[in-house]
Amino acid sequence: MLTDTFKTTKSEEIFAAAQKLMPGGVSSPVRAFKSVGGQPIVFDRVKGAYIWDVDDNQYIDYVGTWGPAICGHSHPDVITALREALDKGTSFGAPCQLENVLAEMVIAAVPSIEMVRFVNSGTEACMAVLRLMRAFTNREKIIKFEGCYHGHADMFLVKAGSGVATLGLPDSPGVPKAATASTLTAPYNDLQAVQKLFEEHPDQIAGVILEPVVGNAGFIPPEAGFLAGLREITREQGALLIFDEVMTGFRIAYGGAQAKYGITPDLTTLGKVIGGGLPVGAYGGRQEIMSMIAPAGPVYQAGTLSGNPLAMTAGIKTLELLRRPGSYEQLDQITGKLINGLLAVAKATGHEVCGGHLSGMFGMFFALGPVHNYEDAKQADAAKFAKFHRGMLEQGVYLAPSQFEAGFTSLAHTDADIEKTLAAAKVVLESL
Ligand code: HOZ
Repeated sequence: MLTDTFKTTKSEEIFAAAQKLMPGGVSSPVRAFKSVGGQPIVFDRVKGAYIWDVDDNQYIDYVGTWGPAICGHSHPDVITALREALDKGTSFGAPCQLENVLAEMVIAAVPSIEMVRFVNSGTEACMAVLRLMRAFTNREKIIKFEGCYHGHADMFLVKAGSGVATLGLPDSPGVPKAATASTLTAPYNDLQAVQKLFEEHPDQIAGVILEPVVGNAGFIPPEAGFLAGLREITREQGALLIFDEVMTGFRIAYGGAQAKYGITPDLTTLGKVIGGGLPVGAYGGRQEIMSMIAPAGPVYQAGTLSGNPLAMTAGIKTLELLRRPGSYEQLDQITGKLINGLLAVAKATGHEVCGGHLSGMFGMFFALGPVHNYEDAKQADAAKFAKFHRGMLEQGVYLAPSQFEAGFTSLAHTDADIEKTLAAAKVVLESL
């Protein structure tokens, strides 16, 4: 299957050196290719829908730096704005007007957000929101869902998705039992399990946090009534509902999953797209809750680089591009063509597959399906996915190196890219 031009000599050299310098040779686990095997590819540059590695192989990219590159990598408008911002300096550590601009855009777009605080990553946003929900309700327990990932803070490393699922780690050494004692879990898409937890722990649960569309256990959408049911239960129980929209925010709709499904949570976390490729996270919600954050209120959270002018600039430009008419229709059309094509090619070549998409987010499992939750996702054929991943790589298509990660398209992906991807998939799937 290996094409004549596919060489990875330099990637191998650099990664061998990296392994002596950094744990596993990487700065974040999933990119080490542990679950798909083979050497990870070391990248050199990105542009539009494409990435190039250090050996000069070109790939059609469906990772999009894990979501932020929704307008395509290095969009000229974002780069121009960044160059101008760079002339004014890289960090102020003090208020800047750009924060107001991005805050206004986020507040206007996301139904639940009346006030927002910028941080530097999705992990930070989720950590802060956890403290805030506990402070607001004066309760300690939280409910999260199996396979959902809310960053790597201690309290969330219970049956977590993303790298934790990819590496098959049940939990992490170093997390004290006390840190996770208040974290209750339920299967995704299971309202009865949530109801039962509230009955077992009356007046003790601060809130329910979830990815409204799961992307960190592979792509798993909510079943009809699930999000509305959570809204109803949390209201009845005096608990908060938190949507972790780090992946879905400005991705599946401009206003995120909450706009798409018409369910307004109490608090929302954001990241990825709002940073336009620079490190940004954010959390926001109703004014009465957000006013508890220091210095307006007593709940402490801070950050030297938070509200960084370069990150704000990239975020503003990205959202400006996204709010142009037709952006989400274009993402939906191109991603639908991709996933429907992949499912058709896989079925035609004799493989059991299931999958779907929402705007520019998609996923496919080697399973008969449907996949409702993490347990279902774990039944998918991971060994086959690993071979498929490697084959696609050798054919010039870069997919997320884990079956427990959603895929992402961008406004830069063209019909020709999709056709090339489907032709590659046919070659690979026929060989499996
Ligand atoms: N947690 C991110 C994906 N859901 C990043 C994974 C990585 O870069 O290793």
